[in-house]
Amino acid sequence: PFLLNVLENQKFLNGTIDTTFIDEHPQLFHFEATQNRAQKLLNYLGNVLVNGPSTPLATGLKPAEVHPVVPETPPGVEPPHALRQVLLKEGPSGFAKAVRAKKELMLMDTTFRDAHQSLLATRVRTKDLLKISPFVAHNFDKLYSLENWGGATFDVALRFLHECPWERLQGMRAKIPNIPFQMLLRGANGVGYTSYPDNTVFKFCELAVQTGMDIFRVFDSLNYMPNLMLGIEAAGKAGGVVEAAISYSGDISDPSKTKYTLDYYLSLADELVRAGTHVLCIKDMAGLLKPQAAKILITALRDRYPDLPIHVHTHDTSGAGVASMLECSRAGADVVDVAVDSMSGMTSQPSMGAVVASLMGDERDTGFDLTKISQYSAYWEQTRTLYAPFECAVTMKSGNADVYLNEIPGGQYTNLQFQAFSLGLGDQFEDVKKAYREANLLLGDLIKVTPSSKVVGDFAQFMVQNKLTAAEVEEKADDLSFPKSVVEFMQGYLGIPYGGFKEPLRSKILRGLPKIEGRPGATMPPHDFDKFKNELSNKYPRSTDFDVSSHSMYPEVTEDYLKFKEKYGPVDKLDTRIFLTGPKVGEEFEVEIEKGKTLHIKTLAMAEDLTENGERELFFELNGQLRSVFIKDLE
Ligand code: 3PY
Ligand code: ZN
Repeated sequence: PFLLNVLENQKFLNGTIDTTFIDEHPQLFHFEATQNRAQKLLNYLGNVLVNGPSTPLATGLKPAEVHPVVPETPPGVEPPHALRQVLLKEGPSGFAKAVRAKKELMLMDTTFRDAHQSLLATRVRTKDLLKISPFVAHNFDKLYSLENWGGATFDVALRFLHECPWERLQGMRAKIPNIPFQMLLRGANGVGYTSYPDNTVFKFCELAVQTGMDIFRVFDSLNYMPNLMLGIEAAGKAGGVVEAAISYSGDISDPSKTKYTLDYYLSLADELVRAGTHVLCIKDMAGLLKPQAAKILITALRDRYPDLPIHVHTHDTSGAGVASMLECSRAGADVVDVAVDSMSGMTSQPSMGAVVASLMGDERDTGFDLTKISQYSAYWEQTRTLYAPFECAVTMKSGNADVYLNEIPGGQYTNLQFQAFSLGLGDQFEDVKKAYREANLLLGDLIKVTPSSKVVGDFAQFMVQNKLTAAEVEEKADDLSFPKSVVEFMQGYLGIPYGGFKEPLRSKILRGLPKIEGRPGATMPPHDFDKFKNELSNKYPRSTDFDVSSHSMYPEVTEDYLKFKEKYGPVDKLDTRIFLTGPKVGEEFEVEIEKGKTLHIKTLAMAEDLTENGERELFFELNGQLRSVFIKDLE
């Protein structure tokens, strides 16, 4: 009403009113203080209590009521120098040289990214990562890198956790200045599931380096070189360490498998080396690299590139992960991926403690301290229980060597299992796995990793739902309505698979739809960053350059995130249990919304009756004062 009155005042409109008071008191217009974050958070809590979790829970389990113990770090002491200082001083090539010169087996810790992507549906929140970050900086300075960003974390942070992935990166960097950070970049697919205009990926990498990213593991879901090149160029131009990855499929130790042979991998490696990669990565996303195959592959690569660091990634789905990584170490790999013990195993990475202990006294002894690992592991063991609603161990009790038959990547394996169980069809998972294998063969035996793995997964579910055998699919392909991802794959949206598209299936599925020739991103008009920046800041005055970048790959998800934040405030500051399922009635807790600004909240009561508008009133105590919120009951 105040604003309206002013705007109707003729003197004001003529500019003849004396407004010097306003000019001299700009603080009157600092609305920051009136964002009313506290009230927004109460609305959030009220809404969770009345209408249930803001992010759908995957299982019936509730977050545990624990406050994980954070092991102490010496106050006021800087963490020791580590490889990041070498990188900052010597640049990516100097960094690669320093890595190659090390005698010990180096480790990348995936706990902050792939481990929880594979075990907890990527749901680990920034708050829990930041709590343990100082301990990591002080005690894990021997790490080659900490994998803490990219892959699915970007999408999930925005979509389900309602937090900004960029702020996560910034926060981790502030607390871990010494250890190189590593991210997973899906080549031309950035951190998304499809192709983007080239400038999107370039800008993304630039901002990532500015925000603290160091090493980019670049892969393409079909090992399609033009897509890989785009990612390599974008990461390199931004000043990052380029770790180009060969996605591993099949089994080179099995002579009957003739598509993805040692020669195939070696010639791909040649291309990546020619493209100037600083480090070469073998990305075994499904955990198919058995010890014997690891020995063959790494020995051959070591001989071929004596000066190039080799980094191996695997998943422990079958249970053979530690054995394979030890074999890689013997064959001369420089770095292997592990996750801290309590976040390792099954579809995650092999155990850090197991690899470290196995190499004690060996010429490649990692030099890690088992006591520190066990403290780190204890933190994660407790923290993991906060994420019980997303726990893969509800359905997955052990490793399973059937992964050698179905070749499902780690993260997807758990996803598909969840989906089957959530439909109440535990048995169906067996059918889906079988169909996955058949779908893969129907498509011509693809490299399967995000997003090509989604194509195969969708195809498999389609077969199971429609009770189709592979032969029936081939026979009836002309008339079936295939999942969108399968159709788009056949159109060429992800690039061209090794060996080409399978015919006649492709033509039968496409039925005349247009095909993309070559690299999909090459023909897309550039993303207009200025235009969208304007649009976003008009709609959401508090949006940032981070949001503009997120929006370039996830337009709707980013807008939803911004709307959510406008409505509910800084929900990322809530403890995980409270964020997921809300506080209990009578519970008192604190929320530090910014440094030195802490809210004390107590949940008092919830009205039994609805108001005439179908709203429920909830009572809180906020910093000692009674507050109430009205929440529309959606049930
Ligand atoms: C991802 O793309 O998120 C992966 O982890 C692929 O392995
Ligand atoms: Zn992985």
